[in-house]
Amino acid sequence: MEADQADTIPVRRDTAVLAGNFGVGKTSLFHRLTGTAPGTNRGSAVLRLQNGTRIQLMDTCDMERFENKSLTVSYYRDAACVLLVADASDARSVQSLQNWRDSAGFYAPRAQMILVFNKGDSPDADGILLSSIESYQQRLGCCYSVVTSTKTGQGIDLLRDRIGAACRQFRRNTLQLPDQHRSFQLQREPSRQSSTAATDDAPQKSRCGC
Ligand SMILES: Nc1nc2c(ncn2[C@@H]2O[C@H](COP(=O)(O)OP(=O)(O)O)[C@@H](O)[C@H]2O)c(=O)[nH]1
Ligand SMILES: [Mg+2]
Repeated sequence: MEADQADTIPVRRDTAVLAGNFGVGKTSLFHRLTGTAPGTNRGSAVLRLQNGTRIQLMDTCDMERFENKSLTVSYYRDAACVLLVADASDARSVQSLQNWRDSAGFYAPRAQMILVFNKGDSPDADGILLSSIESYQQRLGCCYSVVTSTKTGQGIDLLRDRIGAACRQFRRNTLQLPDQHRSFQLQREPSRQSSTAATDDAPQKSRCGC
């Protein structure tokens, strides 16, 4: 192959997706992370890492409001990284993370999970929740956990770095897989009704290897 031809081959970007209850701050994080202006959300934008790497970030565009928390296969398809977002001032949004995690694990079984407690600036932020973030991280099988605030910028740079690291890990894991395991395989869908699951003490196995 000619060198100039090789230069024009598009490199497939890794995709990261946001998941979590309505109102936890996913869209605000989407704008913060991508530098796009609020109100211009088309559901997908490029997140640039410091080293120049580009990652495609997807927002639900409020789908979660109308689809009974069930995001579609196409939303999760090919996701390298899922951001499980909760509101640090709303314990119910933290309880719901297990359902989001189950859906994400079903539709994107190889994706790396990152736990995000947003609204860290809120005067109502729950100190007990915040101090237990690592335990939630383990329980949900996430590689990383980050406390953020889209109001103050707390944790946003760290989160960007973590997304980059998670995508790199996804690539490493995928390269190690035999071919027949790389493609999406349909399994039984997890029950979305298991509201007690978030309190289950058994930690889920992290796929990150980090
Ligand atoms: N105090 C505080 N409010 C936030 C933060 N992030 C988002 N919000 C507010 O939470 C509400 C819901 O945010 P939005 O991004 O639309 O949530 P989404 O439904 O998950 O996309 C809005 O009023 C935001 O201004 C944050 O970090 N701190
Ligand atoms: Mg939104």
